[in-house]
Amino acid sequence: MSKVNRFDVITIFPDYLAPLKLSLIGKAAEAGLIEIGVHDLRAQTTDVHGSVDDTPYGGGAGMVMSPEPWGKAIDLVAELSDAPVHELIVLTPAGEKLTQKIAEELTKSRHLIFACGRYEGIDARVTAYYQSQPNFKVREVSIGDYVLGGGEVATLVIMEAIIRLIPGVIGNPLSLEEESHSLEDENSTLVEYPTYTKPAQWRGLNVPEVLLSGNHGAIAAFRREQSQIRTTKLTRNPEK
Ligand code: 6GU
Repeated sequence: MSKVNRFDVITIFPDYLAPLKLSLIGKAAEAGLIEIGVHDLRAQTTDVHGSVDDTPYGGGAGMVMSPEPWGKAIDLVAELSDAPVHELIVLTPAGEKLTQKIAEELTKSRHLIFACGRYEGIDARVTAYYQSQPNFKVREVSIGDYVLGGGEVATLVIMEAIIRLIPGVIGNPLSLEEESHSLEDENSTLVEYPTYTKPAQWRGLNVPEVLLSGNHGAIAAFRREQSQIRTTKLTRNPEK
């Protein structure tokens, strides 16, 4: 039950991952609920310039990240966990799109290694090699249909989505339970209902009366209806 989840990030910009020290994730690490390592890919280069990229075979624009520093860095980082299987997450806009379901699946992994690509991506043999290793699982993941300069911000997004699901990380697990129920509603995915706090009136706007009524059945019905309205607005695309 109390297995510690370990997260290792490999990047040429370790400072980009500084937010991991803050807030929910920083506290979870301080409390020993998770372990986090951030590693500079350039530490695995051998030439004086610390080169991590080269021109693409077959020609074309941009540069491609060389396989050797990646292989060295991933092998080294794998030794930091005694997990039987290391899950390698390769960040790329060409990957499967992150969903809540994927985040939930990743909480079950004892060791996650995030490979942050830059430029036109990492030499394709790196994923091919680790896919062939029995002690590795490889997933190529994207966070949406747009292109970022590199995988660092995507790693922050994915780690936050995973870590808040780990037992003990969020103060009130009831809010997680409610959230997952609303996400699992019937066959459609419902988004959350609008929420309100004190004061009951603010700049001429009142909190919906039913929420002040103490009638739990009516409140649940109201919230469900509001979720459905919001969901319909998101799903309906007048352009199509
Ligand atoms: Cl994971 N990487 C990059 N470079 N761009 C992205 C992305 C990842 N996900 C969406 N856009």
